[in-house]
Amino acid sequence: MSAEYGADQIQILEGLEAVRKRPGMYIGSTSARGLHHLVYEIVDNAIDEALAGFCSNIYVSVNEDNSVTVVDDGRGIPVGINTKAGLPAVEVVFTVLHAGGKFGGGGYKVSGGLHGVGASVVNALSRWLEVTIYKEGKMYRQRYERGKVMYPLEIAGDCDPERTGTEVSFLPDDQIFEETVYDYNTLKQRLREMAFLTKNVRITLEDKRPGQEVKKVFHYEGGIREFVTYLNRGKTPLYPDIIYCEGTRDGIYVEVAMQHNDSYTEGSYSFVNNITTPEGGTHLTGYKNALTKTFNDYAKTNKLIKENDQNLSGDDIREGLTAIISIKIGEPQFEGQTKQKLGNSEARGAVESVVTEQLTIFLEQHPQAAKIIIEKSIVSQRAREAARKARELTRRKSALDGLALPGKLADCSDKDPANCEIYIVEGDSAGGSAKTARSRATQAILPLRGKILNVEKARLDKIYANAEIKAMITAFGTGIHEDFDITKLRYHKIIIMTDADVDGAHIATLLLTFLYRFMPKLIEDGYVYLATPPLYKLEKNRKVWYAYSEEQLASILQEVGRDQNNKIQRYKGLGEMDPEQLWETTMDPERRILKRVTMDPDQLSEIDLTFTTLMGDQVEPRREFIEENAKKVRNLDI
Ligand code: TTJ
Repeated sequence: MSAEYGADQIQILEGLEAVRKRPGMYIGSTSARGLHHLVYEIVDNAIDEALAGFCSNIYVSVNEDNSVTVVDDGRGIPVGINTKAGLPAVEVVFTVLHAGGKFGGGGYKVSGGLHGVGASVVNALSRWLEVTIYKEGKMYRQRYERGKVMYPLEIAGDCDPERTGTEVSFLPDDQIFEETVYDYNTLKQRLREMAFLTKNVRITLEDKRPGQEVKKVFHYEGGIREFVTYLNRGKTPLYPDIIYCEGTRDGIYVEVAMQHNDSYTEGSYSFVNNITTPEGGTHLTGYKNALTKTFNDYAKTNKLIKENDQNLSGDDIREGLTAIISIKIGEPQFEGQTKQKLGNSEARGAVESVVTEQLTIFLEQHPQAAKIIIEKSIVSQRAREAARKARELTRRKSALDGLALPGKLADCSDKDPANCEIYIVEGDSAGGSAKTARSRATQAILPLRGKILNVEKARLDKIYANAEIKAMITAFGTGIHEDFDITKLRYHKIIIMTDADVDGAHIATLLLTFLYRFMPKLIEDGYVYLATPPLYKLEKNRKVWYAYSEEQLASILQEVGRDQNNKIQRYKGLGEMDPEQLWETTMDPERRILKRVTMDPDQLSEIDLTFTTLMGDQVEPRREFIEENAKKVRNLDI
């Protein structure tokens, strides 16, 4: 018996060695993103048990040593011998690749992590992992180290006979991961999303690390309806109801929730088996088709638009719409470069059918909301038409004038975009210094006057008419909207340079909001940076130091000694530096600090919410947000 056990072991270990050799193949990366995916992968198993109807509580803790514990109150992973492997099913789950969910039968596995790779991958990449199963009054336990079984599944003691469930603790292996410290906020956002997507499951997250102890419970009876309310919380809804459609077609479970707000941007997030599909796919197409057709039919039947009028476009109807589209499907097929796009053709029809049927009923029962939406869509249609004409005009003009770069732009002479940078500078005076200071060959300067337009609060026609925005679009060379072409980008670094104070931070946020809404690919592909001007200049005995933070100033003072020969200057704005100083501190590629702006693809709806909260018109959520994040930004301005 024990010899057989050992023989099985050898084969199994080969499988997990492959995971340790090429971890990226299984979890995408060994950076912070991969580290966090370990948690999602384990939690997904408990979510599956909740979806099957057997689990209502999931507890997640980050422990003092950065290990993570996940506990559920499901049926518990089976401990009986799996006949095919000749091992307890739980051991198979943790030691055989792709074994997750296939054991025990009943119900299909629907949720999934980055690639739905399963618990064995987490085990392979953990310094240690321990599983405890509570069932029939017993505690079953097994421990693994770097994927290797430490002892056969044992009965570790008795438990309350009423108690059932699974508990898994693991410590990510620092031989594998570049980063091993968990970020509470990252976990919080994804677990909140999981709770929205799985109504009735209660997810608790506790951080037990000394000095940052915190506990939070996510439990949403309304599911994705509450998700929409949450995403709209910084905005003004146009009607009180959340439109909700739910149904099953061809074995595909479809759920859609939506509500319009008075903004001009669309926020649609689609999920397949609880995994986000940022690139959409067939389910999103089905949803969009249903929306466009149902609203146009309703508008015509109820004479809100005339029979001969142009149809409302999907974009018009979805202006200011927040929506969650979530489907559960047995065998999802993901396509595209990043495997984030659903390919199953049957999903299109399923979503289209459920949404058409239930949206039609909603509109008939809520004529007032219907009227508001259609009126907003008609205004959007007119603005879109005006914007199209304005764009046509600039396009024709630029065709006539050659490139027609903006007058304020001091362009660089190098024509290879890979070598070129553009500094977007707040204010004419700083712009002037930057033009003097720059390295002409590779650095272009675009000065912007005053506060730039808040695109969260403006409609398309107004945005395209804005001089500063037009200047950026033409300088970048990429075009915008359906014309956007990243290969035409004229600079591979777009650097936002603003004063190191609250106003400067505000202007930087306005610029980022514009880029995020209209040219997100620039951020996704890593072309956008923030310049970091110094906060202090210290002079002593004709020597000069610059400090970019309070901490740095303190350490410089420590080094040079505190005495009355020190001349400390606090920089309030870029304008206080002469061109030479600006070059030395902020623009010289050898000495400057650039911060690259990044987007975590796992947190898209949260990023969106951040912009809405910061730039939208509701005061209370913004105040809360700033208070919550005050710790992180306290060095912004002192
Ligand atoms: C499978 O079908 C028979 C009854 O038990 C089902 C099962 O595996 N349930 C289950 C697995 N509940 N919870 C898990 C689980 C929980 C965690 C935290 C981690 C893992 C790998 C599985």
